Amino acid sequence: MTCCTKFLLMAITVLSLWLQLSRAYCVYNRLDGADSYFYAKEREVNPRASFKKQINNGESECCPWNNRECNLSGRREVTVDFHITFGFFGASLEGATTFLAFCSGGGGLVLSGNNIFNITATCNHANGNVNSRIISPVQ
Ligand SMILES: *[C@@H]1O[C@H](CO)[C@@H](O)[C@H](O)[C@H]1NC(C)=O
Ligand SMILES: CC(=O)N[C@H]1CO[C@H](CO)[C@@H](O)[C@@H]1O
Repeated sequence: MTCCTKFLLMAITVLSLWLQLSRAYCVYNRLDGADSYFYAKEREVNPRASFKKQINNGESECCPWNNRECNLSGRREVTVDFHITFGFFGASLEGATTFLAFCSGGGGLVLSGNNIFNITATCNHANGNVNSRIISPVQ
C-alpha cells in the first residue's frame, strides 16, 4: 500500500508540474558567459502586458498563456512578441540595441549566443515543432 501511495503521489507531482509547464510560455537564458543576462519584455502592442523580466544565465521566467496580461488573446497557439536587450558578459543594458524575438503562447523561447551579432532564438512550440533563427534588432 505504501509503495502505491508513493507512486500515486509521484504521478500527481509529475502531472501537475507538466500541467503548470504546458500552461505557460517560458523564456530561457542559454547565452555564453555566466554573467550574460538579458531583459525581456512583451512587445507594447498589449496594453496589459506584464511580462517584464531580467533573466540571468541558466535561468528562466514563465507566464501562463491563458493570462491575458501575458498574451492578449489568451490562446496557446498565437504569437507572443518580445523586445529583448542583452548584456553579454556583464555589459550594461544602457543604450543597448533592442532585438525582436517571438514564440507561441504555449511555447518555450530559448536565447543562445556569444555576442549581439550571433543571437539565436529557438522556439519550442507546445505541439513539438521547433523554429530556430538568428534574431535582428528592432527597426
Ligand atoms: C554563435 O554562438 C554559438 C552559441 O553560443 C556558438 O556556438 C558559435 O560558435 C557562435 N558563432 C560565432 C560565429 O561566433
Ligand atoms: C504580447 C502579446 O500580447 N502577444 C500577442 C498575444 O495575442 C495577440 C492576438 O493574437 C497578438 O497580436 C499579440 O502580439
